[in-house]
Amino acid sequence: MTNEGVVMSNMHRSKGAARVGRKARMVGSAAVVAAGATAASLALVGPSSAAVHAAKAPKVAAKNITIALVPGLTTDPFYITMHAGAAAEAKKLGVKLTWQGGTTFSPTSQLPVVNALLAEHPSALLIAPTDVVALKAPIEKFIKAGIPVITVDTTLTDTSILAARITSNNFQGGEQAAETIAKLAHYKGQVAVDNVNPGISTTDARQAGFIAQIKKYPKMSVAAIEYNNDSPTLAASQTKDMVLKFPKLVGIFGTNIYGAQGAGEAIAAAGKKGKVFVAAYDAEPATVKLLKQGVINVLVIQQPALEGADGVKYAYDILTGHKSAVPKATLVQNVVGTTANASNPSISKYYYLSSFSG
Ligand code: T6T
Repeated sequence: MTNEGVVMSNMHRSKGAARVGRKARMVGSAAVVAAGATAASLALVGPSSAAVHAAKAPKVAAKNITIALVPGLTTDPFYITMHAGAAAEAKKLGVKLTWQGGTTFSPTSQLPVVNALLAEHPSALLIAPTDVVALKAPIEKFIKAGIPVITVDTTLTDTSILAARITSNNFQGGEQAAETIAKLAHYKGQVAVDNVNPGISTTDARQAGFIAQIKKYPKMSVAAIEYNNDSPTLAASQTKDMVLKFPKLVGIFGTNIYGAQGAGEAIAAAGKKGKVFVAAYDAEPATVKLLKQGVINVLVIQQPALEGADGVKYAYDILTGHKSAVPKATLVQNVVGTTANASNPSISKYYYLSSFSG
C-alpha cells in the first residue's frame, strides 16, 4: 500500500498499546478501506522501523527531538490512555514527549494551549483538534514554522496540510452500534443519538455510520439527535426526556464516554434496562460498569494507546528523514465489548486508564 493510502493499524508496538481482539472487525466504510486489501496487508503500517533506519542515518539526534501531544482535553480517560501509549513509544525511541491541553473539549479551551505551544517550537505536534475547522489556522502556523503536524483521534476537514492522521474506524463503530441495537430490538422501533457537538470528525462519523445502518432497516427510524457538549449530566437529562417523548424508543447511541455515561445512567434510573437498548463508545470504569450490568449492551472500544504510539513513531520517522515510511492516513480497528464478554481478558485488556503520571 502506498503512503498516500489509508492503512489499518492493528499492531502492538508499544507496551501500553492494545492489540486488536478476536471480535474486532476489519470492515470499514468504503471510503476509507482500500478495496480488495487483505487482512494481512491492512495490518502493515509501512516498512519495518529497522529496515527504514538501516537505510538512512537520522538527520536529528533523538535526544534533540521534542514531540508535543495536545489532546482533546486532559481529563478524559481516552486521551490519558493515548498519553500512556505515546510516552511508552517516546521512551523507546529516546525522544522527549510533552503533554498539555484544555480542560474541556472545545476550541475555546484548546486554542490558548495551542497558541502558547507555538512559541516553544516543538520538533513535531500531535494534536486531537476539537473542531474540524476552528483549529485549521492555528495548526497552519506550526506548519509554516516548519513543525510537522499529525492529528491523532480527531482531525480537520482539510487534511491536505497534515503530515499524517491517525484515527479509529469511527463510521464502522457507528454501524456496529446500530446493528447491535437493531438485532436486540428485532429490527423495529425508534432510536436516538446522544452526541457531543457537531464539527468533531470522530463523533460526526460515528453518527453518520449509525444513521446509515439504521436506514437499512425499513421498520426503524431515528427519532432524535441531541448534543450534550461532553456533559454526562446533560446527556442523562436528554435521555430521560427522549424516553418520555418517544414511547417507541428501543435504543440510544451515546457516541463517546460522556454520552455513554449519561445515556446509560438515565436508562437505568428510568427502569428501562433491557427495554431501551444502549450502544455506546469508550471503555472507562463507569461505562464498563454499565456494560457489565447489562445497561449498556454494546461498547465500541478504541485503541488510544496505539494511536498515541503510532503518532510518536511517525513524528520520529519524519524528523529523522524517513517520511516515506509514514502513511498519510491510519485507521485503527475497534474492539467490540458486550455484556457477555466484558470480563474476558481478551476484551478487558483494552479498557482505558483513568490516570497516568507520565
Ligand atoms: O471517544 C473519544 C474520542 O475518540 C472522541 O474524539 C472524543 O471523545 C472521546 O475522547 C471520549 O470521551
